[in-house]
Amino acid sequence: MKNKTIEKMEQHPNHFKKLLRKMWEIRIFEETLEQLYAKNKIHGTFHLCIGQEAAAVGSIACLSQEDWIASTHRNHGHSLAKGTSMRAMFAEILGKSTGINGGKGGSMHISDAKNHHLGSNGVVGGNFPIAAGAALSMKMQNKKQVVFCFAGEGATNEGSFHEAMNLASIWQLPITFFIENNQYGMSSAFKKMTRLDSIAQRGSSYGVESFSIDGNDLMSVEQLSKRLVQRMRHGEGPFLVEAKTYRYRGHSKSDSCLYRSKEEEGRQQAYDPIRRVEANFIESKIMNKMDIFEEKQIIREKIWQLVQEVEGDSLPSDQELLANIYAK
Ligand SMILES: Cc1ncc(C[n+]2csc(CCOP(=O)(O)OP(=O)(O)O)c2C)c(N)n1
Repeated sequence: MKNKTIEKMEQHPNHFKKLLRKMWEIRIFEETLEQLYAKNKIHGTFHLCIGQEAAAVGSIACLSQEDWIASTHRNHGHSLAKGTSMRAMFAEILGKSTGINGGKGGSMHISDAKNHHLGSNGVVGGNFPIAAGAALSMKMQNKKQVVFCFAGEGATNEGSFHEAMNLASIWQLPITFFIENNQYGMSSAFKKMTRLDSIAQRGSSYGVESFSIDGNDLMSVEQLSKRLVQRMRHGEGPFLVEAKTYRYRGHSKSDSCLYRSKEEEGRQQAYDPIRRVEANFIESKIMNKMDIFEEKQIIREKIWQLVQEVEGDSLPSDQELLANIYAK
């Protein structure tokens, strides 16, 4: 008997191809950043979401362009999934004037008002009140738009998380706090930083309906997110989601992961969110191994072309560097 995931993919092959393509784009975008960094072309650090792509793609696929997201220092997946231009992101990270923020913010400050992306945030937990404020604004204006606030499990130890959850709960705001539990906050293992088994348990203190799911399973992420978006559009909310996942790379570029074993990292490869969808595609004959290889190759080539183009862009002028620093 076929499993439900395969059946669903066979019914909607183009939809799932679109989602898989987005996951490939995110991964290849980040692998390209690693290569550029190794060539000393990127100044400053960045935080990769390699291994966490299903959480970003499965959830944001359920939002409209008008819905809002708020992201973190680990924002590339969320930003690309929400529709931020890859070119403008490369340019930003390479410090070019054509960057999404004129090349002055870098990886940790990608924001994109046009695509209703409230911004990434280098302050852990800094996005919870911003996102709750956006949800309050939607509610006060009787708008149907909803907010997804992304954060890591470490951020739920910050006071801002608890304050935002409480306010969102008493005001019944259309917001989902989407927590990607990638098992580590820098070098601190989740299990050492809380005595709870799941971040979802935190919702009960605030009367917030909460869920814990396999964040590396694209289908589970999408199905739950779709339900929550529908419910929020009908006046329900807030919600808390723990999406269990794993970050394959170090916390940032300066981290060589000495706090965890190679065996653990190896075991986690079996749950790679991208390889799981590829395996489903092969089983359901939506794509074969060669199709997958070729499609990824095409994306890789396009991305390198883009990088070459961006490398030719100019750096911000002295005047541009000083623009938009102070409010007028
Ligand atoms: C308020 C604040 N405290 C500490 C830091 C340093 N810091 C940056 S990322 C990070 C860990 C965050 O862990 P988590 O929220 O689980 O997100 P992840 O990095 O796993 O995606 C810390 C402590 C910071 N940027 N801001």
